[in-house]
Amino acid sequence: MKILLYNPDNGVTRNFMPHLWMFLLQALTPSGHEVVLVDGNAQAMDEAGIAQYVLDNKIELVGIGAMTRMIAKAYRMADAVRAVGVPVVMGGPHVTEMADEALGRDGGPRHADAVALGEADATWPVIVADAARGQLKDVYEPVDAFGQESKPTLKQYPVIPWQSIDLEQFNLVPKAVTEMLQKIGEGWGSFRIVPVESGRGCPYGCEFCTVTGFFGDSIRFRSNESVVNELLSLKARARTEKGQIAVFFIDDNFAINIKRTKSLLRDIIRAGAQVHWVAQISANLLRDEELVDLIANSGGKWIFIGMESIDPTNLKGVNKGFNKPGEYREVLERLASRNVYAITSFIFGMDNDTVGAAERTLEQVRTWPPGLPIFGLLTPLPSTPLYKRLEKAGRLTRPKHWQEFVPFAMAHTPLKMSIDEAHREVEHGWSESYSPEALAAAVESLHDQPLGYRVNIFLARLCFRGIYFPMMGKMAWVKMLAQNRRTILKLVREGFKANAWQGAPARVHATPVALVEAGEVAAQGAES
Ligand code: B12
Ligand code: SF4
Repeated sequence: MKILLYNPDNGVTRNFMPHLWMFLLQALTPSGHEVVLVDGNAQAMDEAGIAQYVLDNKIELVGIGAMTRMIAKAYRMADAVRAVGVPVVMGGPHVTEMADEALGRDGGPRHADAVALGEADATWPVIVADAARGQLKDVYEPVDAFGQESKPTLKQYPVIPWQSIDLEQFNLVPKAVTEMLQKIGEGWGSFRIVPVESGRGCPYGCEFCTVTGFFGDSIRFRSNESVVNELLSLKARARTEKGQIAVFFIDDNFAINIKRTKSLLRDIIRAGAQVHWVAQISANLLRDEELVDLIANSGGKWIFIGMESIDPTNLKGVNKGFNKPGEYREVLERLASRNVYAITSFIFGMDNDTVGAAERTLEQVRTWPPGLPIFGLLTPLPSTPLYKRLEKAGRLTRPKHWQEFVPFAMAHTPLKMSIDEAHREVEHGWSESYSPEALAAAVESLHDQPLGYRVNIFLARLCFRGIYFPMMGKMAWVKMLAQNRRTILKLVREGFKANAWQGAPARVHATPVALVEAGEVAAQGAES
């Protein structure tokens, strides 16, 4: 059977990294079947496009996975595939919570022939076998011999054949310059960010998050050896293609068991398996100096921290009281002193937020080492405790907000401000943090660091800017480059100076307030 696994885009921003589920299910597919992958973020496709693709490539089964915000597009694509007579199976967090919606059992149209609930590592081979026999069931649920919910232990994790997978669609280096950049240093002909998981589950149960409900509060880890081998295989691939690969450890909380994380990082160092990596770690787990040393020595470059709010009342309200805003600065300085920086995620529209929440947040951010602040709105995702609480209180204004995805738009009424005011807070955070002046200040705050660090923060800021200000078309790029020309010219000039690229000792950042970037803000439902 020829199977297509398709991941929809959200129609607004482009994802910088492919989704792990596609590679994982591809690796778990029984032999005798061919699996092709299409990520809508990398290969834009509409309904007519997918129908044509399915017919042209003689696809016999389509698997679609989606988060809530992509589900409307996912359903439209599924409808188009089913209209040409090819069955569709859907999986992922949204349909796990809303299986009746996908199967048309809630009074709406049916979009999927079958739905895979929860983690599909064990059910996927069964689904494929049933589809091959033309006997798909409506629902596939991971259960043990006694009918109890069962979760993969991750001890027998499949080998994802990174060395041979076609990753062409996920190269972040434009084709036009690939050949030239292959010749620079160890090679920059390609740059890919690859998702790797080392464990699943998070016991914290933050009110807005689906993770504790979906993956359960029992945490499971792969063996160190299997993670190390995966990193070695990625490194080998980067060498072969004269390019670069960075890893995103997609674990919800990469240091949830500090002892185990340290042991993994030590093994990575021992095996020489270091690659540049990003991971999500909650602030409370970054108090440990030895852990932070190991993060830096094993290749850790960016840590995603779900700070959510600087207001302890807000944090308590969403069951995230373990975040202590009083220690945010210290945590970030601990990282920055090892040249590890943070993606700091904030949520506005929480129950204790009032007008000015963004500026109050920014005032603090300006005293921190430079990082990548992101801002979002509190979003009631289906089946979360937050959704249930707001529904009960009659506060949902768009109870089925996913049916028409609108980026950065609230779906409920905040308590101490209006919906429009909450939207303005997010707008303020993004525009202040990613203005040309803010970008220049972030670069300047690293003036005593090797040029590479300044180029790094500048490029990372430009990429993150695209989350809120999508770069549609060439003119948007030209305008953005023109606005930032002073910083670009300065970096280019410095690039020609002797020793500009040489390393400098790590240091603690005391970023001068006047120089610091402005602004900040949040992503809804931020992990960790
Ligand atoms: C990595 C990640 C990201 C990455 C991007 C995704 C990527 N390229 O990998 C980044 C950091 C950019 C990101 C951003 C966001 N994310 Co995110 N992200 C994750 C994270 C941590 C890991 C995803 C992952 O790979 N998991 C491991 C794989 C193995 O699990 P899985 O994807 O669920 O797949 C399994 C099953 O679901 C099933 N399955 C999945 N698809 C399919 C399809 C078929 C056909 C079948 C049969 C089975 C199947 O089988 C798989 C194996 O068991 C998850 C949390 C989590 N632990 O999953 C959140 C999560 C997916 N994100 C979430 C959210 C809300 C967001 C944001 C909206 C908000 C934010 N924090 O900024 C943005 C939106 C981005 C966008 N493009 O619009 C939510 C989604 C909840 C929901 N109901 O939609 C999650 C669950 C976390 C949470 N807080 O609740 N995210
Ligand atoms: S937001 Fe992060 S810390 Fe909280 S439950 Fe979700 S994954 Fe765990």
